[in-house]
Amino acid sequence: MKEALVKKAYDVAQSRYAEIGIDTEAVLRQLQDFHLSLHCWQADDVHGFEQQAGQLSGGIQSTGDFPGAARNIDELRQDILKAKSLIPGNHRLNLHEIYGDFKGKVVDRDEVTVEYFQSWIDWAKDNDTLLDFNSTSFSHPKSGNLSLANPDKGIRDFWIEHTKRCRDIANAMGEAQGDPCIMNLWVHDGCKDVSVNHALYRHLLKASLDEIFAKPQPMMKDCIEGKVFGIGLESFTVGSHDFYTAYAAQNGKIVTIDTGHYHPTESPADKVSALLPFISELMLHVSRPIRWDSDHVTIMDDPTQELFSEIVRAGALDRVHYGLDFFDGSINRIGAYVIGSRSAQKCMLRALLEPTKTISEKELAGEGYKVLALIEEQKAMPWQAVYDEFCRRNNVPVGQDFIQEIDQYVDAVISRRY
Ligand code: RNT
Ligand code: ZN
Repeated sequence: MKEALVKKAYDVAQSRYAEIGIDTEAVLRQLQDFHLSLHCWQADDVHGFEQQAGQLSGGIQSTGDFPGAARNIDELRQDILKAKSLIPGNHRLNLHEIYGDFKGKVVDRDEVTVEYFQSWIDWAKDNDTLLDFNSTSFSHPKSGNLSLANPDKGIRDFWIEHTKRCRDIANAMGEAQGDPCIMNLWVHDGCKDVSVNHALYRHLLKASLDEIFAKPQPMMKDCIEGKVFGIGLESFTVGSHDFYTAYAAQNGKIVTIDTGHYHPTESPADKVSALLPFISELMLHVSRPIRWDSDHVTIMDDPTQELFSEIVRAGALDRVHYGLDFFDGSINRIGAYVIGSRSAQKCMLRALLEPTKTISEKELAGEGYKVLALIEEQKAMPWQAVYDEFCRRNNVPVGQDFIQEIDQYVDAVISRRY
């Protein structure tokens, strides 16, 4: 892409935005300070590195078997760095517990310690990357339908122990990096069919959480993620959105909004302003549901745009953590990272470029058609030239030029895996 052309287009865009009171230089600074948390699990279809790894379970599924998935920790790190080199800005990395550096040892989930994440901590430091973390309740012989809400005390205690250890690990990561590690807790617990014990399961989940969160961990932050249903657990989810919202409000925890975890006509974006008066911070799992929680790669669709716009309009940029959570195994996985991340960034950019104050004034003055008109006009403003300039300044490929870099990486690296 011709550099001069990018600059020229940016100059025009800068003037166009100045006309409506938007300073694109200030917006570019905000976008530079906008950090996604890249989920490690797109690189290998949520497989992880446990010696004893089995099938992906827990109501989630990665479909497709596109060749070249990362098979070990070195390949995964290499892929993440490649993806990061094609995404402007600097972004965090979100690890699941099953991605520990187990060095050929069988380490059960109730035995894990920070020792198995030391090489990640070192790698992150060397690569100027901050880490986030997740406990892993799925893909294990004790996963079953119920983990933290299991009436069997032995199984429940196993998962409580796992999750406590994960908080220790997250806290150690936070200490090492001098920035709190965001730890997400999602458990798949639910029922395939009708059940009369909903209250029991929720009581048990609440008690398990109370026990898990009892220990103060100053350098990590807890997020809790609900959902509507998982595959094979269609009738009931113990950790529903309501359950975790109430728990988080009462206990000062962060709510995770996974964009694939609501009824198809329910708006995740609408939850931002509804939760923020009661919940101090939010975590996002930006994904793309197609008919259900199918975890397709994020694109610039209306729900994603609306989500980021609602955060900016609420003045809550610094109260949100921006995790991604898609895992498409049917396409090139570096491509998936780059497309999903850049699309999320573009949605954030468009949100930042909105002349919200002007539109708000019209709305409050009762000038409804002008609100509609201005919002519609924003869609055709030259935001793309601002994004191209952002890429140029960050020394990453502008526009579709990242495609050829991925092709080269496939030839040089990925094709050797098959
Ligand atoms: C599952 C949840 C959860 C997982 C990851 C792998 O429906 O979205 O966040 O996708 O933890
Ligand atoms: Zn999620």
